[in-house]
Amino acid sequence: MLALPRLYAIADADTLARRGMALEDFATQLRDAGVTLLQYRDKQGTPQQVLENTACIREIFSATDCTLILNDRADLAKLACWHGLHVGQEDLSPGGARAVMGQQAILGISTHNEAQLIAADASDADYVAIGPIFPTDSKEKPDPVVGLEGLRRVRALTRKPLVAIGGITLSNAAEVIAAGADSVAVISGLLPFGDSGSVEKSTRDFLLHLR
Ligand code: TZP
Ligand code: MG
Repeated sequence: MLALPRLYAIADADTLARRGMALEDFATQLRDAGVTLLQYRDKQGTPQQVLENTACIREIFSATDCTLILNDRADLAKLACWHGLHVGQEDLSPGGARAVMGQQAILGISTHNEAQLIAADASDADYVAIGPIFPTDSKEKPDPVVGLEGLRRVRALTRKPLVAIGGITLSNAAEVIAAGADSVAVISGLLPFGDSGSVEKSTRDFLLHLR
């Protein structure tokens, strides 16, 4: 079975644009901090922009063994030679994604409740994400908050690696892992507040904290 690192970093194009941070800068700092699992999430970009950005990220991580996972777009993940794809409830099914991506690819699926998690457990997905665990500003129209109790309940429903997402910070990450997540997926928690700090520092803090 797939083993995931405890930190699952996500580069979300909209969040980075809102915070005035260039994707290249963000990805470089994640690399320098030692991230080994990264998703690129881009809800607005044209296929051409997404492909350019996947090439940029691949170049930045070329000398590392970081696993690169693209959100939503199987066609572009395949074309970009990325390692994996993450789908949501309204994207390609895990079976469809597997057909496009091939047997070697890493496939993840987002779930938001017990019924979806049970279906994901029976699917072709290699790992299952559950969230939002806590309130989040990084997703448009997020599903209802699952909470730590909800996370504990779904932990019992799958043996696949479980990724918790939504509102995860340095202060709550350890309790999310204690509640049963194998990995925490983080967008805004990797961005520094105010002028002090950096993405590299926040990311290093997460990696140290979750060791
Ligand atoms: N899916 C559920 S919550 C979420 C996604 C994509 C956003 C998580 O972002 P943040 O900033 O880590 O709360
Ligand atoms: Mg999606």
